[in-house]
Amino acid sequence: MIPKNHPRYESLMTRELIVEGIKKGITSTQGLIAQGRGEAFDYLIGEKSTQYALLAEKVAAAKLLLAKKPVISVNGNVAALVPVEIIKLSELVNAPLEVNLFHRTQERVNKIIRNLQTAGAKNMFTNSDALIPGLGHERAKVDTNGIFIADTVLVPLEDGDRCKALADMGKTVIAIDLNPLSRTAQCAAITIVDNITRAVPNISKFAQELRGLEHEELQEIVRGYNNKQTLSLAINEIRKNLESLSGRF
Ligand code: PTJ
Repeated sequence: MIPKNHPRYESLMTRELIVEGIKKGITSTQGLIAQGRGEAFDYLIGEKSTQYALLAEKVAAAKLLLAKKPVISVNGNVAALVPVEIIKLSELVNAPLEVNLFHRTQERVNKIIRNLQTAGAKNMFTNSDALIPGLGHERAKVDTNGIFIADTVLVPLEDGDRCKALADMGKTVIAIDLNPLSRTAQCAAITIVDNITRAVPNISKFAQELRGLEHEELQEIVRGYNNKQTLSLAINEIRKNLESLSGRF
């Protein structure tokens, strides 16, 4: 049991969610490694939603609201860390959920679908009857009516290959990835460099605020956005934090 006054309480509790996910059979063991990498970047970023992350989250909300066929991709880490929050976002922006796994087993796909449905998910694509062209691994398997024909896909904690393949299909890819140097971060149209535990509630908050806006007003928010600048600001933030830390000694 982790005491509430532990200085690393939140971070340790997030870790526990991944461990729980593995015990339930919804998260892959590799999910632990991914979480560790994420934690390291979160530490360097300052474990907060920075201004540039908040901007990317607002633009992501606008883009999801503008999309004709948005879909939110869910993997084992997402299902363990933010099941309720991702369902809320899915409802707010009318983007069904679709389970898509890198270390895919049908058993794990089914367990994640059941878990999300038990948590209240109603709008899901559950087939895997189409293949993303040019991908040699299991993440190519998608639903014909879901990710395959989606115009906008939110991909939290993604691998770079599929992000590129989705972009090559002409889709707008929105990534959530704490590592601004990852291939996913570099290839997405909108990269949210933030912890998924903060990013998903933030996108929902913006979606709630923006829902009443006209199409043109939403487009205006998306138009001025520059993803290269977001990545450069994220890398700069890490540099600044490291400089200020090194100055302490
Ligand atoms: O459930 P599966 O089989 O689909 O597998 C999911 C994982 C995440 C294990 C799989 O996609 C994988 O191996 O991903 P990678 O290649 O390790 O990439 C994960 C990325 O997500 C890394 O760049 C991490 O920095 C980042 N990341 C990890 N935890 C978080 C995160 N980003 C935001 N929030 C986090 N909590």
